[in-house]
Amino acid sequence: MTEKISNVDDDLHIPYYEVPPTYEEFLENHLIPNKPCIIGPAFIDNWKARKEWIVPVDNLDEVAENIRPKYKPNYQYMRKHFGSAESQVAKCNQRHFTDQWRESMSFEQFADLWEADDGKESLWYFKDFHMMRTFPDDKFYKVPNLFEDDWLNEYWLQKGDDDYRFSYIGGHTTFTPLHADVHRSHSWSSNICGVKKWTMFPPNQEECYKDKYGNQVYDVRHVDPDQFPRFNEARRVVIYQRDGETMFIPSDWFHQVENIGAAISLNHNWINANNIMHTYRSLKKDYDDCRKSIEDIQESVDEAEFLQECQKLLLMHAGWNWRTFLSMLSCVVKNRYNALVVGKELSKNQPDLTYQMDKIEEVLDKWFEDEGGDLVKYFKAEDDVLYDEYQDLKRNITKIRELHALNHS
Ligand SMILES: O=C(O)CCC(=O)C(=O)O
Ligand SMILES: [Fe+2]
Repeated sequence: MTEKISNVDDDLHIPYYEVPPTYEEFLENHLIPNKPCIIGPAFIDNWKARKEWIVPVDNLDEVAENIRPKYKPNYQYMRKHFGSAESQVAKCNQRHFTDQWRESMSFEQFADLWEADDGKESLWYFKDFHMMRTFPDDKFYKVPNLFEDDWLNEYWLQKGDDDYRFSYIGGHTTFTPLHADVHRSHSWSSNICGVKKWTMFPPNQEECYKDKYGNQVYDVRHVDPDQFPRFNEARRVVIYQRDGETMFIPSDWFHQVENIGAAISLNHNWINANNIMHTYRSLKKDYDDCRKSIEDIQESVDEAEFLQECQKLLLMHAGWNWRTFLSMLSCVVKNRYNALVVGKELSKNQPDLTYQMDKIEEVLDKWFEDEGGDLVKYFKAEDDVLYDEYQDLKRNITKIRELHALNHS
């Protein structure tokens, strides 16, 4: 259900698919133009999570809102199966810099608080929980075909030490403040139970939700007009995601999410050829910020050392740096090349390989255009390790183009 708040225009219409689109339709109408959509429950009806984690709501009056969830958590089941997990829990009425105050809690402790608040306002939000990594043998969901082409998780899962697959579990009124996603990735979010109210802002309006010092609006429900005089100008759309529905949130769309009724959702952040330039730009901005923040030491160390310090800071601040970004590109290109060499059929749920290679080369060209000598110096440090990786990447791109052309001639 969509509600346009201001400046009505067709750009803000978010299509609803009762029957999921084909990959080609999704690519053309959503991935390439970077436009959201919402997909009805048939898409994830076969998930174990949709069958076992929830029970129907018997008292539809228990949530004082006009949009009420049809399902609520099976608290007992959730506690029994996931009680041992430990994760960060956000306290939704306490702001901590640009985010919510967080503390560590076992899922069992959290579930007691959650269930005690059943049907009432609640504070604690068990979020950004790496549930799939924590319970890898419990096949409670399957990545939908439309979202398979995911370089971020392809890379991190292969590397083995991280992933971007999360669950969000909280009571009525828990929320996630205004943000754009990590590395300006896409996200998809499937609602197992509860209703989520999304307030979404199309890209390139940051001047409307930043103040003169660069601070950003935290909660769209409470905005000081003196601090953010242009906030009302921001074009936005409000959409209610009901039980069983899946949202696609493209790169660079800022959003705030408020839960109505107890809610459980599963989401992935993901990157592919269609948004890799958004991700590169966010890496570039993070790098420039890090560099600026330590420019006073630039005089006292040599150039190579300064570059290394900037990269260390970038890794701490953004969770990755130039090395990681290069490794991700190398990894996904190598995987596709290896598959072609052995004649393994590639997933149909990805764009044409030539298109993918074009997008990667555009990013590499832009990266060299932006950083030039510094990038070469960085790649050539430590006995050319990264430079060799970069050369390898370029070679593999060329070989993929040749093999792909051969297969299609
Ligand atoms: O469900 C939430 O509270 C936040 C989800 C979100 O921000 C996302 O899926 O990108
Ligand atoms: Fe998000």
